[in-house]
Amino acid sequence: MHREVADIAAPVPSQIEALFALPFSDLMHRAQTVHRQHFDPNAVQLSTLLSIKTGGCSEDCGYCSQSARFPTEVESQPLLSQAEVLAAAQAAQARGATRFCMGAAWRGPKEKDLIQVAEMVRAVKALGMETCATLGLLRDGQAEQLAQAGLDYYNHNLDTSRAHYDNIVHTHSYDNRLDTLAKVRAAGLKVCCGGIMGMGESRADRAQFLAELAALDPPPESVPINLLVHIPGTPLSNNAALDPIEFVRTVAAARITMPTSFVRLSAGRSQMPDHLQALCFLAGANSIFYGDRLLTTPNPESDADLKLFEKLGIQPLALEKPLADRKTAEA
Ligand code: SAM
Ligand code: DTB
Ligand code: SF4
Repeated sequence: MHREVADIAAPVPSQIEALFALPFSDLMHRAQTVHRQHFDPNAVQLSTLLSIKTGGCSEDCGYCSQSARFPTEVESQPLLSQAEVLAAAQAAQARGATRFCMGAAWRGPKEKDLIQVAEMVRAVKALGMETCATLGLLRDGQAEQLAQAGLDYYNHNLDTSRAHYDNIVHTHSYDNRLDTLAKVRAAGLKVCCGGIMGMGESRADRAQFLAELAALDPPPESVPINLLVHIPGTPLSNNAALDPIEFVRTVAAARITMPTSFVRLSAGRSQMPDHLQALCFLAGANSIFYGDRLLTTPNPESDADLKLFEKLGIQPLALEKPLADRKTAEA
């Protein structure tokens, strides 16, 4: 669904900082109120991730296990076959995932890679799942190729504020990322764009990061909020952990600034107790990565997630549609 009101101005960083500064109960109340205006508060969307090409990446993103520049324990793996990807998608669908996201450790795909990924997208789409890919920076025409193959979403994160980005990544720029996001939009794909919290950024950086996302026109349909997974061997491996309440505040601020977007509680859930995840759902998170692996690190077992959902009275969302769209469809 898009914002029907062209006159909603994107919030500026100072307004978002003011949200962060609210008493916690007031912030949560604001987030819940907004959430319930646009979504069923008891439904959470499930996406499963698969790393289709692992490690050996030319880039130097300081958080990443897959950069060839850092001495991490990740074993590189070339592009999987279509049969391997299809089998993983079928298994994810059987567990209840509605979206399958294929991730590759590339600066960006080469033409011959893209032809193969397009075939994977076609095959996964034919299962009746929503498709998502995260392949790095795109060149002209590549987003269109993916759209033609049936890709629904392209994930490409801004990850942090513009100012902090240069402390974390030196091999490509914030503007490179924005340029790919524009190509994705122009090809008619839905945008999945979020970031990582706990990379040594300040609260002002978190507010600026959310302002960048909200200013995308339209804002991303899907906003993954990751908590840094500390990977031994990476420059950020010894970063101080982010205060969990500050993480919940970030989820709430994302919900309020992007009322109709799905906000995904993403990497970091393996390190989060149930009550912290419950607070994130209360703050307006309504999507998760589902399945026991993210790309190279563990994620909670599906059974544990289903148990948590049962405790909280959460239903997996069958179709990713905001409440208003579903009401129209039912009328
Ligand atoms: N190479 C492509 C790219 O950079 O866009 C796609 C894969 S990359 C691994 C996708 C996203 O995973 C990153 O933008 C980042 O947000 C997230 N990510 C990677 N490593 C992470 C970590 N250690 N903790 C949390 N999130 C991480
Ligand atoms: C996103 O925002 N988080 C996902 C997905 N998009 C591609 C990746 C998380 C990766 C966590 C670290 C790992 O497993 O390597
Ligand atoms: Fe490569 Fe993506 Fe990891 Fe950066 S985040 S090192 S581009 S795989």
